[in-house]
Amino acid sequence: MIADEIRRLAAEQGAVILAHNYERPEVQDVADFLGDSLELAIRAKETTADVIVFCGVDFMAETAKILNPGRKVILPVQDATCPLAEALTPEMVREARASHPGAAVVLYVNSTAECKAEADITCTSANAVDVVRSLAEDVVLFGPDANLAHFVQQHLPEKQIVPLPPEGHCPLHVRFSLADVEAGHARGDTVVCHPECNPDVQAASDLVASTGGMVREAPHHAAWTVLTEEAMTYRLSCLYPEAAFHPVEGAECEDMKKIRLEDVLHALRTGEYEVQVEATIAARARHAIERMIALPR
Ligand code: CIZ
Repeated sequence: MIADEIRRLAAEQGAVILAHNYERPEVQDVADFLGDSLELAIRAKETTADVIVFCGVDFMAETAKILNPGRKVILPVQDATCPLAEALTPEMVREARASHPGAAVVLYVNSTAECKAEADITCTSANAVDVVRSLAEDVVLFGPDANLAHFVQQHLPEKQIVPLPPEGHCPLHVRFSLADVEAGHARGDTVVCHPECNPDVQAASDLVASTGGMVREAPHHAAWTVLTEEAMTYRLSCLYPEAAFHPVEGAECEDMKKIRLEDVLHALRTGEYEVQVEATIAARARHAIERMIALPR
């Protein structure tokens, strides 16, 4: 079986397979570690493996490479990207900084390495509020997800959160609507949405949580409607088989679905596609990522 061959090759090569919670179920099943981007960034930093096969999208694999400059990091398909990350350029960050002197720059990990190099600190959806709270600055330029910026602003009214760009969004998460929340409630479910969802969906949901937050909260609920990538319900169902997790039909991130088992096998057989990040960019981005990881959890 292909999964057995993947595990055999990974063991032979001393490779670790990291997979995001949004990956296909069969890819989740062959991974050594599953998690959100924060958990995977920490795993990538702690691993002693020579090779990291990263099943996710490009900014996540770049983060693993930035934290492990001496290790080989492989992204099994080349075009698994993130439209949200591409909405922000380093020039936009530099211009915003110049027009807001004294403001801090916090970038969601869903951003390119070049943008991270311009940030004071990075964050994930799991720790965005804690990261911003930890800063001395009252004004925070926050990008590229404007809905996550809104979520942080709701929790920290004492800060001024300036979204950068003003309307950056995840094309999948903004598709969830109040009708999805109502459908979940009509079924008698607790409705949980991701903070990348629109503000009206956040306000109507029972809980707003990152995928890591969903994993931690799920044991307290018998039935959930889950407003995020549908593969998350596979992860939750494996962890808590006695509970019911309902995705919204068709809630797929096409980039997260690009990696198939065949690609993971190809990656282990050929070493393709190795992730490279230019050394000066990597050093500056590493500073922002490590500052996030060093915060108390
Ligand atoms: O931070 C991540 O990994 C993403 C993209 C979503 C989440 O909530 O885990």
